[in-house]
Amino acid sequence: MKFKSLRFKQRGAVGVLLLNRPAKRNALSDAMVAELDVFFNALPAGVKAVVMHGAGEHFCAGLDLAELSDRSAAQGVAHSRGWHRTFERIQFGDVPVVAVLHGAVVGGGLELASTAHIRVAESNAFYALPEGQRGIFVGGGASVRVPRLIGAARMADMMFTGRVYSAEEGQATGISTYLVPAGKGLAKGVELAGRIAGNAPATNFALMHALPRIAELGQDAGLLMESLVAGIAQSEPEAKRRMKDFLDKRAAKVKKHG
Ligand code: 1HE
Repeated sequence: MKFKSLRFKQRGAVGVLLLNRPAKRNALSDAMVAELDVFFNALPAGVKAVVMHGAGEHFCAGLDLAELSDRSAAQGVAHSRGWHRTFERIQFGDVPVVAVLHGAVVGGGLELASTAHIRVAESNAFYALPEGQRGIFVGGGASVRVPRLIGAARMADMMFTGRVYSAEEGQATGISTYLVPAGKGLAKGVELAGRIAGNAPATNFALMHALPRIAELGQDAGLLMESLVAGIAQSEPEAKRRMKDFLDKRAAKVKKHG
């Protein structure tokens, strides 16, 4: 696949997608969002998990402010809805995504990061929503996805006051679930994606598509939905094979790793 603002490499079942506009701190231009849309709508054959990371010193500086021209209200709504479509496609797409975060993860960069299923942060990552200071509002899904990670109160604080969270604070508040030294994020992301790619497809599907919906339901409907998904997953031949492997002592035991 040939892109201008993205670069793609395949490592077995793991696809590694690089945001590749380092001179502009990987700011999300319309063209770059369009390329993300194309990529996540037609993943290369054999890719079962994607790692997304940024070229240069930062993951992503958010919306390309040079393109925020004289839009009317209606054009602004349409632009935001365009981001929503692409970002929904990442979150509810075909394969799990691991985002590797370093440097600035700000504005639309944090919105993009929050579409991923797992976030690995390097110790130099920092998070902000400068929309508050730029006189605008988030438009790429942050008001839906970020509160589900860190709570609406913390997100409001970030926007009201321009507060910047460090990598450690991001880890403590739930933006990331892995924190690694600077320069070690990609290796960790690829390792995790490789493990995810080896899961039964029904398990990954349930985690991507059922779990976030179940988590939004009331208890009655949630428990019923869980039972339906559990029943379907366990009836898959792949599940039966994996359980037999364990009982026949061919499968790995549960043990702690990184
Ligand atoms: C940009 C952008 C950008 C950098 N749009 N061009 N996002 C922001 O408000 C964040 C704005 N950016 C920054 O605060 C800083 O650039 C960083 C902390 C990310 C990086 O700092 P640094 O010192 O490494 O880089 P720099 O010198 O500030 O920027 C290098 C170049 O990238 C420079 O261009 P140049 O032509 O002068 O070399 C910058 O202008 C350019 N650049 N960030 C355009 N964001 C759907 S709603 C989402 C709404 C939002 O995301 S709003 C938040 C936007």
